[in-house]
Amino acid sequence: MEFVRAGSARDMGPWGKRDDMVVHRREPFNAEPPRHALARRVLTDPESFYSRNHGPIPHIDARAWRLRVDGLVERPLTLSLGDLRERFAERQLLATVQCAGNRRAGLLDVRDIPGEDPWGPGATSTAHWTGVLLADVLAAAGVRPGARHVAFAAPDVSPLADPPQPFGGSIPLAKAISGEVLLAWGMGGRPLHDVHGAPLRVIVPGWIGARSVKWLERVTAQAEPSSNYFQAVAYRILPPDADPSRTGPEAGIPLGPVGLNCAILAPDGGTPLPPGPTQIAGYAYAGEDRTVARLDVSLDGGRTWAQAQLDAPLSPWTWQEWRIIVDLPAGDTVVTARAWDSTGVTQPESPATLWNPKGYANNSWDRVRLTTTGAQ
Ligand SMILES: Nc1nc2c(c(=O)[nH]1)N[C@H]1C(S)=C(S)[C@@H](COP(=O)(O)O)O[C@H]1N2
Ligand SMILES: [Mo]
Repeated sequence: MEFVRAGSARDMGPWGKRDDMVVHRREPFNAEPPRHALARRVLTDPESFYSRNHGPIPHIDARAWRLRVDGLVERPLTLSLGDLRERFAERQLLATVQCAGNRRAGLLDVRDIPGEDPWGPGATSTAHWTGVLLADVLAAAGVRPGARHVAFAAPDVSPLADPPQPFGGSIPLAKAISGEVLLAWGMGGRPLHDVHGAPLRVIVPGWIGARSVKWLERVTAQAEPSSNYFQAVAYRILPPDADPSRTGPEAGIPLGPVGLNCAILAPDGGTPLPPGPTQIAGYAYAGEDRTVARLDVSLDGGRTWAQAQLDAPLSPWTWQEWRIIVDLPAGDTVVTARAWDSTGVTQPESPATLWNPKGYANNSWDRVRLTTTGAQ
């Protein structure tokens, strides 16, 4: 296995991404599309799909690659890509992937979060994934009694982990065998790009992106959650006064299912607009087994709200588009959006109420400041 360096001639861009990606870091590569690139479409094209990496991007020789399935199983397996295609039924999954750090920028406005990138609302994207069900592969291996979790291991060593270690994580067995989790080799009808986990990655729909482990090498049935840094230490909600460099494994609340969230994608506030009727559009996403039931927009900071037109999800695992025409007054206007989900829950008003030391799961009301042409 070799590692692909940012800026190498192998790939344009260097990761095949659009020129106007917001690049938070080049090494490891972390980038999100601008708001307008996600607006008014359910599917995100591969050039616009965000990418979140904790270490160098591996370039894996797909012919030499093998997936190991081991741990508490009757029959440990070693599978090539060909084996996966031949032995298991091919499945399609239309799913949104969302990073737990999506919209962290709003938390950084409250208080600094050293070492963590200021993601906007673009650390989430949606694609058609092609592969096989994790449930089918686990059934072939025969999960033994006593297994409660399924751990995923990858080869990319993260210098950000303490100590540095390959990326990994786990999900509960119940989710793993639910028939919802895919081992994917295709994205948007094409083979997975290196940056998205070629030759094979996990897609855990409705759960934080960190569980959708890329460059998957090993699937292990086990009694306990993964002890990998990114499961046991990072991707946890710590109390506001905790020092993340001092908290040990198992502190805080481990993140799993994604919380209700929404974002305003267009207009993005970048250019002045004529006053008058203006379409506001965005996404809302409820994660796991919920859907978005209502989307409210306010022009007066949340005193009064109007209901946006909200699309049904295209699959149980996708974000939902919404839009509304508002009468934009002359001058500056802060547009606010909040979603309600199918359990009747809505989003918190302020990022200050949910600030946490690693900056995860900001699902406070989204706000965009619009200004009109000719404003004083
Ligand atoms: N091996 C590996 N898998 C990984 C990561 C990683 O750094 N290494 N990042 C995770 C995180 S935090 C997210 S949000 C998603 C991002 O997937 P994407 O880069 O395809 O958008 O991949 C997850 N899988
Ligand atoms: Mo993430």
